[in-house]
Amino acid sequence: SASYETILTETDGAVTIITLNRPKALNALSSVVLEELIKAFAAYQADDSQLCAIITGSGDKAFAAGADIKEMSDKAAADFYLDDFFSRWTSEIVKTTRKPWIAAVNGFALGGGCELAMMADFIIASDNAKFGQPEIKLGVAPGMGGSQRLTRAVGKSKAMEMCLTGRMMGAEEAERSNLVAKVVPHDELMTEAKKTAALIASMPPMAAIANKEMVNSAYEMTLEQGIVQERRLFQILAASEDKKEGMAAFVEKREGKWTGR
Ligand code: CO8
Repeated sequence: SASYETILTETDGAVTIITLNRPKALNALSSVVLEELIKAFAAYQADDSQLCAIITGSGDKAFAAGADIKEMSDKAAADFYLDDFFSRWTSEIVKTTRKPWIAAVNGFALGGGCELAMMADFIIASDNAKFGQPEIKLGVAPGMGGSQRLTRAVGKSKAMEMCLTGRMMGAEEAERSNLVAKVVPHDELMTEAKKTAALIASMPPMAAIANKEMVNSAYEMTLEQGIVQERRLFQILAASEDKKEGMAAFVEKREGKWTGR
């Protein structure tokens, strides 16, 4: 696997694992991290042998404690505006990664860290995970999609309260509030994330992409548009080799063998 300065990448069968690796800075998201994540996700997307990815943080303390405050502290408003500082964070990874990816949150997911986790298709959290958008305490606000994705995930009341107070939300509350799909004991986080990723990777790959696209459409489209999009994608899948194989395998009571086409 490629060598990076701030992240680690490895593969386990058809599962790519990307680990934020600045544990001493609680995996703070610097611009070097961004460039490396963009490359790592593009490599995952381009590799036909890889069918699900996991992003996690190194160390026991943090997934990522936010954008790198030390890097941002000297920046002027004009720098943020003219460089459109967060725009690649908010769009590039999400848009290039059509295949599924999971965030395995192993501790603090604050500010940009919470926002990065919410960019994933879903979140599996360790029972010590803590989510928050504490930017208000720095005199700013979420800048990588948090005000939008948190609100869509947990609803206005809780999102507003989180953003206005900057408080952290623990794993149990995050599960109850639909921010995360599942909470597991800390020691079992990666085992569970890999098991889930391997299960997704065992599915017909084109159907996985289409299922992801459909669910995301519920965020972006009206109900009527989303239902039309769902039907069209279903119709495309119905013409696939893997649909033929999947239905034949069911009828013949055997496992399907996917071509991905
Ligand atoms: N950026 C850079 N370094 C960080 C960050 C960060 N976001 N978070 C932690 N670190 C560093 C600390 O500076 C410290 O480094 P050092 O050892 O060199 O002093 C090291 O990580 C360990 O952290 P702590 O000693 O603080 O660990 P604690 O266990 O005492 O506290 C906390 C853990 C509560 C997570 C604490 O570190 C914290 O509050 N971190 C910042 C959380 C935060 O505010 N995140 C939001 C950042 S802003 C953002 O993501 C969106 C953009 C907003 C624009 C802001 C413009 C100024």
